[in-house]
Amino acid sequence: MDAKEEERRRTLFQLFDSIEQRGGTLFILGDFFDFWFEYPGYIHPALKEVVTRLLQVRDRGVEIHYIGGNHDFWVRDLILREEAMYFYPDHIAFTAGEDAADGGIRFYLCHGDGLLKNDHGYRLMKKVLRNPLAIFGFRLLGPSWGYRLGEKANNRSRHNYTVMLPYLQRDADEMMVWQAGRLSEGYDICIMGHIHYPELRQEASKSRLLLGDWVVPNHRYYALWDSDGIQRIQI
Ligand SMILES: [Mn+2]
Repeated sequence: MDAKEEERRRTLFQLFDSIEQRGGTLFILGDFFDFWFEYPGYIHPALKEVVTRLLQVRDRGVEIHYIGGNHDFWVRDLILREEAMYFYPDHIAFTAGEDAADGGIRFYLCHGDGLLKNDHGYRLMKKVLRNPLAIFGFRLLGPSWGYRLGEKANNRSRHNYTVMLPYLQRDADEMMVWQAGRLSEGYDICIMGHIHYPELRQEASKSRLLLGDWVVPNHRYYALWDSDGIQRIQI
């Protein structure tokens, strides 16, 4: 494990500590793992520590809701095997604080992949990646080849962020417009990941958030909703 990954895990586990102390419900909006493919009875050695720590959060009373991302959709099988952990292939829509006089706050949470207008190629690939026959074939490769291929694909999709920043900003703007569509359907808070560009826009009582990522140090954010409303917190 390189020093950057060690630091990321230390920070993540500190965040998990604080979630356990606070209690509540944890929503993971996808791409929590760089790559995950499910092989029966197998967890990649490099990921074991993180899986163990995540299950510990659950054991300490925090219900976990996980939306599959484009890098970790297949974590579904692991999550579905576990108690008090829930998996969503696309999005979660729910109302919280229903006992409030105004009928509660309506949330729309999703990962956000395949939504950009120009992402035609990815939308096709998403169909392939989620196709039962393709999954069957990938499983036949076995974990050693499967993870080697997955990591190769990840390295190719990893860009130089300084070069990418203006494009990410443009994507973030487009996703803000998409999120505005959800708010106009009646949702109060829309949150997504995927775009690698943190953003928060609040108008009246409505909020739109992009969470950023854990690759670029100053992009790390999480959202916290409690009696004070929604907050975006930088780690
Ligand atoms: Mn993604």
